[in-house]
Amino acid sequence: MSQEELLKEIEAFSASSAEELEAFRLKFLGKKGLIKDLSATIKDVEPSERKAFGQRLNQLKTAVQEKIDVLKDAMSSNEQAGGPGVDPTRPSGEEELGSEHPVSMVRREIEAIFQRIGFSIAEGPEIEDDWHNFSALNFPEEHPARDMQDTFFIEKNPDMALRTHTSSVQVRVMESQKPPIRIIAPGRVYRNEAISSRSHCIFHQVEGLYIDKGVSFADMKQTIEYFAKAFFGKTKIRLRPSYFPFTEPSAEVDVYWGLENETDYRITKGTGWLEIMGCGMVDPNVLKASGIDPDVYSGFAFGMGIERIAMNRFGIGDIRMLFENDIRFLKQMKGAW
Ligand code: 2NM
Repeated sequence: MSQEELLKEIEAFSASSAEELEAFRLKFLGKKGLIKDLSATIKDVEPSERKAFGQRLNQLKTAVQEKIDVLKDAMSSNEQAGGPGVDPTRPSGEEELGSEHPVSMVRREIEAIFQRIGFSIAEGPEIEDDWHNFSALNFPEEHPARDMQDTFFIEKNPDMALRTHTSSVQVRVMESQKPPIRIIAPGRVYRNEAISSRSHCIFHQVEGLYIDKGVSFADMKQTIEYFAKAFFGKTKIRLRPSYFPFTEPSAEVDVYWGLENETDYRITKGTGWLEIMGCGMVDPNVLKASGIDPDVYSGFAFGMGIERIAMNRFGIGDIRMLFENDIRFLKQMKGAW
């Protein structure tokens, strides 16, 4: 064994009893110990090397003696404390690694898919003013979402609220950048509603926005089809007419999950179709409010809830699981993707 290896062995040594410690001392420092044996070989060492050889032996001796002192010290203080003889110098066990949160896994995958087709990621504040969260998005003054019932307002300043969607980020980007604009806005949003197995007052969204000259409904459908294929591995989607204040026309998007794949009745409720997002052509009023000329530019937008998609991906039946951070739940997510 080289001196280095011996030093390593000494460093790693720990003892749980006085007997073990004495055996260690004898092995290295005893009359028939390793260091005695090595000292005896000095006559075979080149005279010019002898000094260095001696120094290395002394290093070993010191390392052993220091280890013994430390362990003795620890044992006696344990005894004094009446403790069970725990050796605080023992190397700790393997550290258990944590795992990524399912909401983060899904967010990253959605981001990666849209980045591949030229979208970049935009972020904005979670505490928003009325303009960016509602007015610029074509929400009328009396819209129910503006109600205390639905939105968390900041008490000291009723013009400010916790954002209810990340569309507010899209408004900020439209105000500050010229088209072409291709962004997705992932982030945390807040709704003042009762918590249940399907709804939570804090959740996460990814919204997308594409604005340029001549962007059409067909472009929107192709983009969503690409996403559905990339994320769900499903090629068939359908758009159902819907309504949002900020888009016209608007639609809900379903992917064909397939009844044969429905392992749980709740996935498609027996229809074979799974709703994945909302979308639509950005309303000219929204473009105008954000400083973009709707006679020159058009665009589409879409939005999806990350928790809903994570629940589908991992077979989670209750959204609250995603917020409790119960270690038993999180452990099951290791390598779950
Ligand atoms: C959705 C559904 C449809 C959307 C609209 C905009 C903006 F800022 F361009 F007006 N951002 N996101 C949008 C459109 C979001 O979520 C269900």
